[in-house]
Amino acid sequence: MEKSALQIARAAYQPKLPKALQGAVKAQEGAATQSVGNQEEIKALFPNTYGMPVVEFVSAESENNTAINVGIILSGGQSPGGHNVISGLYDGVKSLNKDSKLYGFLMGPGGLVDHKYVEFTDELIDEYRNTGGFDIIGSGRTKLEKESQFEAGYEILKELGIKALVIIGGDDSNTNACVLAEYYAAKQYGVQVIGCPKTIDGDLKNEQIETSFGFDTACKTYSELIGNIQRDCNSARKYWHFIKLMGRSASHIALECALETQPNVCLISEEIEQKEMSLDDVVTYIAKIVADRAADGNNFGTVLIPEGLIEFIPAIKKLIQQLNEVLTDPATGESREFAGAEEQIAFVKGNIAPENLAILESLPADVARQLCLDRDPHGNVQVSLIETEKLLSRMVEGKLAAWKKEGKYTGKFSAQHHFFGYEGRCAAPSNYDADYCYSLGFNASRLIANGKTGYMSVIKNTTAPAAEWIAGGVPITMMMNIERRNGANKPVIRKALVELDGAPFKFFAANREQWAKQTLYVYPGPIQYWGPTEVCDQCTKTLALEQAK
Ligand code: FBP
Repeated sequence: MEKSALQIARAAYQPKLPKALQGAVKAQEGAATQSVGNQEEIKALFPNTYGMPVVEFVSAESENNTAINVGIILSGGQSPGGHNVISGLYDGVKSLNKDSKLYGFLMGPGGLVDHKYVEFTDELIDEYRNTGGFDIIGSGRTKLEKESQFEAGYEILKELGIKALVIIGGDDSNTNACVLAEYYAAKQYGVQVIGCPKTIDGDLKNEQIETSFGFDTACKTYSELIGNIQRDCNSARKYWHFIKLMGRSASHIALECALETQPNVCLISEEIEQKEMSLDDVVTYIAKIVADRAADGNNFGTVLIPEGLIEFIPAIKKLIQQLNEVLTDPATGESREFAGAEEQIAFVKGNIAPENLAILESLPADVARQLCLDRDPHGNVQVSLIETEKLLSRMVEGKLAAWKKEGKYTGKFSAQHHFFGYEGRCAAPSNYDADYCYSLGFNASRLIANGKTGYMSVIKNTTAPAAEWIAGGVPITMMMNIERRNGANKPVIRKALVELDGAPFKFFAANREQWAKQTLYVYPGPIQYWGPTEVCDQCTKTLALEQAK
């Protein structure tokens, strides 16, 4: 494969490890843990993996260095740093014993079930060190949840002598990792399962997990692009740019990008839900800022829109909840089958409550259609396919036209649209993500060597220099509660939404009026890998503000 000059130079970068992982380690165990909610139900569902202690690795004289075969899976959306988790794990198992082997299952969890795999070698790993993407083995969204899949997976694990499986994924995939860990433990198959917190969305975090990997690089990439647009916007002074940002549910990406670039408007879905705003309220909020700026002669600006917005507008949220229920077959718990889109839409319309039908019919046809149709394998609406940025700008334009007639607005409004998501998911990892991911992978090898299963690999204290990072593991059951998904109550990892009383949102809320009225754009520029620490080695503003409290 031909490589760019940057790739060649970057391949030589040696990611940093926490001091504790630089030599032999032993596991220091804390007290027994509890799940974040529904303790009795979660305990009953996970009798073998519930209540285990949080683990921290500390230096030791020697450690278990038996050769071990390990498997790894990349699950769900791409996120910068996945290749470094794999290289960290590879180096980790080899440093324990050079006869250890690492296998990668191809194209996501489906590779385990279908027995498609590759054995990693030095050459293969070296080709991908510090690169973005998941292309070393590919990723997929197959949901690993049925006994038949667990058994099919076990067949190949047995055949390859694999004693531990590392699943790199978001909240859904790590929930399934936990179910798999419990299943293999109950069956006494002798296969450990370890999770790894991945997602650009940043919503797999809690008291124990500071951030999911890839969030840092993705947000820095989008912020670079937003900064470039803002400079263009401030140069030509004739467009309003409506920029939708990925983040299927939580608004962490939009918030972080706002903190980095100081746009005129940034919507935060969690706030819109809390204030019970309607779609019209949201449109009025944006239109007022456009009109205020126009009054100062500024017919330009930027609006950041979180991808998941539509699901947080209370009336639409209720509609989606009912759509999810009616689209699930109660007998099987699976999605209902339809002959085609028209049949599916007609079924939906005939089976939802009148107030939900009214909301559905009030939406533009393309949005209504998207809400009724495809779900991803985890039952989520595919919000990346809904063009919220166009919907909002169209509605703002309509509102401004009405105000113009009433003499309340005299400006000019011309909109441009952007959607930043896929542009950032495979970016070459920032130094933060390169180090963080390599440490997560290396750390997973120590969790395995210490016999752990049903744990997530965690690295903490990451706003400090890497040497001071803390390495360990957290039982996945600790992050779980029961939630309603696709018409059924399920044990799931609790998703971390933007906290409206958290430091990042408070900082944003304290400054947004000023950013709206004045033009105070910040232009972060591209990610830098070499140079001054304050340019190259900074974590996200979100993490810095959260950890400062
Ligand atoms: P994960 O939760 O699997 O990490 O994926 C998140 C995400 O990047 C969302 O931001 C986005 O809505 C979605 O994936 C897009 O999915 P797809 O890659 O299947 O189009």
